[in-house]
Amino acid sequence: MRLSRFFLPILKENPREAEIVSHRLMLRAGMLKQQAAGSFSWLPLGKRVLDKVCAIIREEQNRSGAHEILMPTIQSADLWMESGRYEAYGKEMLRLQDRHERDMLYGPTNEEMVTDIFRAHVKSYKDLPLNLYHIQWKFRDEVRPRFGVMRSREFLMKDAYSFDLDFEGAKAAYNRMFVAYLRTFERMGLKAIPMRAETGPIGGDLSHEFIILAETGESAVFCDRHYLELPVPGEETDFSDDAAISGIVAQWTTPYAATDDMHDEGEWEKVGESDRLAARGIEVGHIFHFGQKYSEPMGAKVLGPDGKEHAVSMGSYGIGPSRLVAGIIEASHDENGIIWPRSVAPFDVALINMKAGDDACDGLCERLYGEMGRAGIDVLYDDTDQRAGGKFATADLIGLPYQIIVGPRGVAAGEVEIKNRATGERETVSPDSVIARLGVA
Ligand code: P5A
Repeated sequence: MRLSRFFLPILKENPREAEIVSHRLMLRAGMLKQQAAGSFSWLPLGKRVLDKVCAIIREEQNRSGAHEILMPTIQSADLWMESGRYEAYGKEMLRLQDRHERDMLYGPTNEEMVTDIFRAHVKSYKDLPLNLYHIQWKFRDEVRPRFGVMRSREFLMKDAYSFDLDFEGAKAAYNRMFVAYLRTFERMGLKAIPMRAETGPIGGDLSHEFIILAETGESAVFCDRHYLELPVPGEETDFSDDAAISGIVAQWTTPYAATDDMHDEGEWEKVGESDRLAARGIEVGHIFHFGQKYSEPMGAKVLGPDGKEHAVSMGSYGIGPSRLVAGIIEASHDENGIIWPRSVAPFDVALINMKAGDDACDGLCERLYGEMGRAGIDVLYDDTDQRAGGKFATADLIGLPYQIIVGPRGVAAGEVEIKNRATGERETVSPDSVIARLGVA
């Protein structure tokens, strides 16, 4: 992509409304435009990151055996009356009426709707286990939307829903999602710690929040430092092996970890003093087991091997991709801007032409731009006529993993410079070795 053709509305000044660094940097880097309280448009740079985050989530959901669907944002109030949540949900739910004065709502979550899909099509235990997920916009009329996309009113959610014959099956489904979450966050360069959590309006009695540590986090959290070194299960993880998956969950739930709401001073005292980590955290995922809470009142039943009907045992599993984009920035930035982990970076490389209009610089940049593109490297080529200083500042702000700097002196000497955004390390290489250099990084 040529920067001269791209839509990247960089802000020179720090926006006053932004209280935390991720919000400030997302606005400054031209990723977002606020439209109303807690509502944002995603501009091209932001949309690219959001898509990469969703792609990782999708891969790991699919790997764990879940199936992607897509449900509507607008739901009928009737479904929610069946579960009893229509009244209970309160003011956070955005309620509307259609032209026939039928009560509708903008979905804050989809337990009822997915249960309706299930009951229409699944009748036998032989079709279980089943896990259906989608990635769809939600609306919650939060009392205090704040911190940009971190706590917004309209936000993207990956929500998965599992259906099993009994508790044992449901627990195995819960464990698979738990492990899929460990892998998902690790792939985004995050250390997410699962913590026992309250279930709130979703319900049930077993729940974990996945929390990343950050000073600006909304929750106070308490955990054993050992979590920071626990190994995350690799790509070879066998999601069909219930015992192995359960073993991973046991390993990841044994050391102490709790949010403020669930904190137990007695248990905390048992953690060695030097291992206690009291910090703040951002909830990027939340999983629930709630058994028959929806299947019973909504009649989602299957015929069991015993020939009897059983209301299925369910769980739901959420991740906030829009919040995650902000969370990744909270975890990875410096005073000059964002530092994207390569897996979610909007482009892999910023190619900086220090003297656009100079034949030699233009020629080498065009050549590198073409070669990198053909090698599958995603390049943002700064071909604008801005001053070099401004180009460096923009490249640092938008945080692409590598900068390739092409200037007249280097070109004459047959050299370009590669800067690693995360470490600041600079290396001078020949143009011919650029691709190999980026490939192995
Ligand atoms: C689980 C999936 C649920 O709604 N039902 C379906 C369950 N869980 S949750 O914890 O309420 O939300 C899941 C994740 O969504 C993100 N999230 C938000 N992101 C941005 N702004 C918000 N206002 C917001 N509310 C929730 C979080 O990542 C949360 O873990």
